[in-house]
Amino acid sequence: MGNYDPKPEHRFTFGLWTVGNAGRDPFGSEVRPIISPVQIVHLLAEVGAYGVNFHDNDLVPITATPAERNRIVADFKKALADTGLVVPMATTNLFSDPVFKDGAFTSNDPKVRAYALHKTMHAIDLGVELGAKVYVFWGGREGTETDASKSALEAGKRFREALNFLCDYALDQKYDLKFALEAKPNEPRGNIYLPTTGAMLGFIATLAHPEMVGVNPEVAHEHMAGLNFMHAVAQAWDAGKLFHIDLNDQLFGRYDQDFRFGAEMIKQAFFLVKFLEDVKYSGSLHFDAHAYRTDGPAGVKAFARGCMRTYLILKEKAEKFNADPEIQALLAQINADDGAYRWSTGGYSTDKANRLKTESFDRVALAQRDLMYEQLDQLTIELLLGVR
Ligand code: GCO
Ligand code: MN
Ligand code: MN
Repeated sequence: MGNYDPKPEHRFTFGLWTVGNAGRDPFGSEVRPIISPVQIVHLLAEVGAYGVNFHDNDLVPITATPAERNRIVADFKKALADTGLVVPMATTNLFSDPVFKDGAFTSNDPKVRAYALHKTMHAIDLGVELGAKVYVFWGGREGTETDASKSALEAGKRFREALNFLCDYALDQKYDLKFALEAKPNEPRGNIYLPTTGAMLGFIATLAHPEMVGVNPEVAHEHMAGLNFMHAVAQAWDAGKLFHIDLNDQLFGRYDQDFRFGAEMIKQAFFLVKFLEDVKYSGSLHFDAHAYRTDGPAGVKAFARGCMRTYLILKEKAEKFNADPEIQALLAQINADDGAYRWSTGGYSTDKANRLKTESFDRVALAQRDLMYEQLDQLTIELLLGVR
């Protein structure tokens, strides 16, 4: 058995809102005591996390006076210094306050849009002050229930204008900061704009500073849409846009359950961890999840430890997969290449095109190849089940 204790080099982070989640849901109130940001930092240090992330109002209440803000920030900085925890990411709460009931950057009200920029610039300042290098944008209220209310085209333009403004603000301030956009198909709005990571990647290409902007894909959000999360992550990685990641779990098609990482779809979680480790992703491994509402403070620690432990177990499984002689022999056989068509690869030429067009292929023979994916998948399952 390996050692599954989290260490700083694993870059495991949690949000204040994750282990601080007191279990309130649309049908019931808190079931756990509310714990302060300072207490959360100490809790995270105790379970072995590397960092802590926050929305502006997780740390500083929206009603705080400047003096209160300074005291809260000083206390928080002291907790960070006492524990050695860092703040790799920060974000803005643009969804809780009633002012954002019809969106922030995409609201129909120009005053609300201006307030959203004001609030985000202050929140960026706070994040940078505490050391954040990645700034996440999750547009929880950027959407509609009825499309009679808002033009989807206009909303996209407003969102672009806001992000362009904020990129320029960060550049103007000479902040060392990258933006990461987080997609979600719905909840709390009936429909949220730019509902998937793929949609976000397309949108980023239309921005004024696309090099500053990447994505923060979340397992639960792609699963809500019934999508293969690892494929979305691979596309983001290929585009050089995997700036951050929100790890959690849930079954397809449910509401946003934000369960402990690996709690539901172990095989998907395995291929995700294997992907991140194989490509040597070096950003934060952030757990955007919370403990079951049934559990108390001990359950919160078990939840946080469980997220990290499962990641490390799956990392070890990925190493085993990569070293397993039978699995690797099958993969070598599946990917075998006698070089007969190497001449056709590596880009277009007129000669290649002409030669390919006149080439005769034995279509029936090609189709007869047995791919042995059943054996390969069963070996993978047995490895995951611990009998290999
Ligand atoms: C959610 C989201 C949020 C964001 C967070 C940071 O569905 O509630 O995942 O937790 O990740 O607001 O942007
Ligand atoms: Mn979520
Ligand atoms: Mn998230």
